[in-house]
Amino acid sequence: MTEQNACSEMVVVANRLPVRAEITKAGTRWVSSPGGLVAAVAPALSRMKHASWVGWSGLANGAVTPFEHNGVRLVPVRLQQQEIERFYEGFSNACLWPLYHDSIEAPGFHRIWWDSYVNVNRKFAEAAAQAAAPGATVWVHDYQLQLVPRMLRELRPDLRIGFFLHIPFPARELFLRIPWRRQIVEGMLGADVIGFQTSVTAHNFRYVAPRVSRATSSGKVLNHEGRSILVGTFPIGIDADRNAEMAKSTETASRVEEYRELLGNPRKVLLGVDRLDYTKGIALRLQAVRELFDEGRLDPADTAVVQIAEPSRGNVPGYQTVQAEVERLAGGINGDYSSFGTGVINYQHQTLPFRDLVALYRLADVMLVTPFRDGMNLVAKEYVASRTDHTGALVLSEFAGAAVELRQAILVNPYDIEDVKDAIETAVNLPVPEQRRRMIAMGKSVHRNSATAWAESFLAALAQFGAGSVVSPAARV
Ligand code: GDG
Repeated sequence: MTEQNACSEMVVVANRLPVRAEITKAGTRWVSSPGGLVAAVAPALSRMKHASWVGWSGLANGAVTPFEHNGVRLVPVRLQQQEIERFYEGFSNACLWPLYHDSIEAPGFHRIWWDSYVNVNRKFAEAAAQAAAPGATVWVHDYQLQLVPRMLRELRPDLRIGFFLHIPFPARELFLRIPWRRQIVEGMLGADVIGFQTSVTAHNFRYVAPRVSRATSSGKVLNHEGRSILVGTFPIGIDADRNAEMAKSTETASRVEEYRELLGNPRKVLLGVDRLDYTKGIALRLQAVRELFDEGRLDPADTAVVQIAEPSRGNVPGYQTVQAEVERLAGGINGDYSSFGTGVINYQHQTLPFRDLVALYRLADVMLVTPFRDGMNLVAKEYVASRTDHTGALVLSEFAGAAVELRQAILVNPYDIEDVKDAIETAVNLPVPEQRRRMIAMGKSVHRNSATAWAESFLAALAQFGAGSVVSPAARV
């Protein structure tokens, strides 16, 4: 460890850096990249001094020299092409991702993927060990890096280590299928605090941990190898104030009018914003809309549906299939129901600037958030924060973590297409006073449980359950 490296009191470790490379003729430029994790952690981090972020740049064999971006020191971890295929596309996204989302796609259990997962987790742990100052706090994120807490503790027992899982932790019957379940649980138990989005998923972990490792449980605390580990619920939030300010700006207002014009001044606008992922239920909602048109319950002549589907994980099994399905449905609806020049379905397989998303949130009378399973879903919260006049209706899957807080949404079972259709119809026809009643209640919750509040509560728990702390019964929150 060099003096120059060991500088940070606070180190975030996540699979991706909060930037992506834009390669132009003039060279490589780093631009902020969207995504749930970045959107939630970045505001909290930007307020801290001497913070580092350890992560992969997104490029095979990318540069490894640390650099500054928005006041945070970024420490790239280099991944080889084969590691991208086995660790990232393989074990992380074709085994853990589908399994943790209730096995929507069949997970692959391949030993060469697992070996790569172990090796890459070690690289991240070593990079974090180098970046952290003595006694520093290290916050490890998500399913790609579940082994890092234990590896890091072995390298640097002086650190406070937190781990947060952004996606669901599955029911025991699913988790117990993983051939390396013990190593994963022990990896996570290297942390002082393990955080989950919902109490149900935290409970899932508390249940399996003592069954696959030597941990013992006592309420929300697990004891393992002489240490106490808090297993808590920390529902992630958004920077709602920034969102609301952007929504109220005159620039956004004119963008809203541009979009309305481009869509042919429809009476109702329905919106979906998702990474193009099979967990998000995009095809299901298009099918529901199609059936509502077919049955004459929704009028295609005065309705516009906008679906932003951010490109994602194109090389992972299942993603091309869902893309083809979404595009088939969007094309089919447009073929049957669009008038010349304006499409009923406006499908964008693109990443939009966040300002444009906010304009769309403002424009949309109905927001469709229908994942089959989702850790939280920040889009639902961003929609609510953008509705500063308290109108609009949110159709929200019961199986998104956000449904725990946003009880005034129109909740649906995404496996029940008739339920989804009824909910869309209700949302389209929701009287304005009822829209306001629901949106005001949801707005309060989204502003109260902000990204900053989330980060602060996690870090406060971590400060309390620091390395080697002996836990008194009173501290068992
Ligand atoms: C994971 C968990 C959990 C989307 N399209 C564009 C764009 N986005 C932004 C949204 C939002 C974020 O990406 C998506 O966040 P979600 O929470 O909806 O979903 P995941 O990416 O799957 O995130 C999830 C989250 O982690 C945090 O813990 O909530 O359950 O799966 O912020 O606005 N941003 C821009 N252009 C786009 O086209 N600029």
